[in-house]
Amino acid sequence: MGISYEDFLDREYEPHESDLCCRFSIEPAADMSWADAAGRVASESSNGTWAELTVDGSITDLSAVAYHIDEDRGEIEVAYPEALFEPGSMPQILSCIAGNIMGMKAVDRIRLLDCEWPAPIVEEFPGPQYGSAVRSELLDAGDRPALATVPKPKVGLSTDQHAEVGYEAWVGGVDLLKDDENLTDQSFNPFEDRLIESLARRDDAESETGESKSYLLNVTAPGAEMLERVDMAAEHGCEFVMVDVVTTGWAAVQQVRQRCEHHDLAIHAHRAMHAAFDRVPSHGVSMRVIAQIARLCGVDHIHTGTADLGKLENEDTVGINEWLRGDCHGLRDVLPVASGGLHPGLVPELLDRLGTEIMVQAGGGIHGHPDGTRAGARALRAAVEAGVEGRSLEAAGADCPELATAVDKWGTGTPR
Ligand code: RUB
Ligand code: CA
Repeated sequence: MGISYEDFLDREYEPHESDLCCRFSIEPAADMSWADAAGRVASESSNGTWAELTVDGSITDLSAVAYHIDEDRGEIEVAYPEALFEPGSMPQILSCIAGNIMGMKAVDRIRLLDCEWPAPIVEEFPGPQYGSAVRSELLDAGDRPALATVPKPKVGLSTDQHAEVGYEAWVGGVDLLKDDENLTDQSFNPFEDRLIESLARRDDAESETGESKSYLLNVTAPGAEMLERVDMAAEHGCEFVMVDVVTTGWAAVQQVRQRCEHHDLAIHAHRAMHAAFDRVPSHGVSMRVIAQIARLCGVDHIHTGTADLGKLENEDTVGINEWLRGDCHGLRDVLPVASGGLHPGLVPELLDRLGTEIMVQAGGGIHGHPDGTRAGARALRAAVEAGVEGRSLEAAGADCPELATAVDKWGTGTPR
């Protein structure tokens, strides 16, 4: 039979329950109709090409179908049959739905906005081991937001300095010390030394405070080395690893997830480089889809922004967080991390916008406190507890002078 672009367009088509349905925004090229562009998106992302093909037997079982075109919104919807996909391979799925089409001349711009993941595809992925339950299963945060801090400067502290900053922050009230995205295994702060020293100070902080504390240890590295770092984290008694999921790639995230299952380790997903895919609103892959991919692959936390309160551009933090908490064929939820330019004065508004089922991370907003890291951590903890109890910052500041100092210094505005 002969197949060409038109065969990938069917506005009457009703997606099957097992189809993966994707919503794209597109800008057809000047010489392309919407129908022509939509057919090409479905074709190139499934099993078509530019030339008309003649094949023995039917291959349309594996063809995607562009079944909806909304020119006013500038969007199309495409359904992909489940059989097109290798079970449990995120790289293979993305090579279809976010592959060649991203550079196709038939469209000037194309953005993958959202996916409806069907049960048969989701069931091939593990999802998170803990999700938001890390707050009570691995930490003592209960129902309040979990608190994390990244030492600043983000690289350059020696191992001793790093561990000492961690200790001060833990004792001041944060639950988690967090490596920054570009701190891995450099000569000024080698991975294994940092792991050992930080956990030793963590143990000190735990016995002083009587609270469970832990460490989001950045294991990001090329392939096998990353798995060795995961093993080391477990051997030394760390409960979490952190992975730069976008720079490291989804195949590696899937591998780490397998290894973490074996060790019962939770995964903190840092999203550095996501903006290369999602910052230009008309092109790329939305943060919503990146978060969906991360949940399927099985991370327990992922950065989703600060609902516009911090130092970085954000896209629909509220909607993404809702998706991460909502049902996805029985997968565990993911705890969203609000981070990037946060400080105590922003906490009431942050909790208003995002609720309390989040992790709040502050680096500069703790270590930049005029009285140092411990005071900064106390201030953040007090602000978060006040927010959960519905008390004002002023009232909480009266009981916590460190909080009053932080609010004096930074006010309640967004830094740049
Ligand atoms: C936080 C920081 C993190 C950002 C990343 O430091 O640098 O890497 O959270 O951004 P600080 P996002 O608290 O000093 O701003 O969380 O949006 O991915
Ligand atoms: Ca950072």
